[in-house]
Amino acid sequence: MIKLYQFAPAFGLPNASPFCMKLETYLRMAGLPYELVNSGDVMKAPKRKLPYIDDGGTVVADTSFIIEYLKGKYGDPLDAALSPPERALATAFQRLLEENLYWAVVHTRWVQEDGWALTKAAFFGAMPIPLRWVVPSLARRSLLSEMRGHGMGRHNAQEIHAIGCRDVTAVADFLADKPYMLGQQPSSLDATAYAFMANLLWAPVDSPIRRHAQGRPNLEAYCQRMKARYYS
Ligand SMILES: N[C@@H](CCC(=O)N[C@@H](CS)C(=O)NCC(=O)O)C(=O)O
Repeated sequence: MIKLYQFAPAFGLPNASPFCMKLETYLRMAGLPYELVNSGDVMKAPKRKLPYIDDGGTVVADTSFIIEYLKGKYGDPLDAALSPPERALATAFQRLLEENLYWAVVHTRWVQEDGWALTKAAFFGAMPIPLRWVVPSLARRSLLSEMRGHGMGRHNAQEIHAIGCRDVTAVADFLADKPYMLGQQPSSLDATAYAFMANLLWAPVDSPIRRHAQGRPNLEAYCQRMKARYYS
């Protein structure tokens, strides 16, 4: 049985980490049985980030490498029939969501004071004292430094919101009235798109980016469709 090491669920989502939610969604979409290990222990993770999997002793980190590994070992029911242009689009949208929008959303959760209050309570509230006194501010400082390293952290809040809204517009416009990102059939891109859009729409962190997503009803309908199909 595949063991999926991830953070404990928060914000009423399968996971408040869009990467952990992406991988669980992929496993469900591909029909692969798995066991959740809500360790939240990044220090034991091979790349010090979650999620990672242990598949009968084979440990793989990073959702993209994990999905490639799973496709190689168990087959590729979701993406096998995609054309080269569809694969190119899937790669481009995956990068938009994971490498760009992600950092704008990190800003709303870890920098914005009202977002940080919610994040701190949800992610660290169950931690025993004295860890609860020290770990949140250390984690926040580390995230801020990563944001600066990425480049997103060098922009002001207004600029970050504009960047995030532009990404959301791209996803909403491309999805349009299709049931899934690439058309009538779900692909692994939907694991990513659903995880990131649900984390934006359904986590209780208000921001101009979230309000922008709420103004595009096809995104909410898409998330509800994915939830009904894979999490009911
Ligand atoms: N490229 C990685 C990204 C994973 C990632 O960024 N995970 C975050 C949570 S959303 C994490 O573990 N952060 C912990 C840290 O940076 O210390 C993947 O696709 O799995």
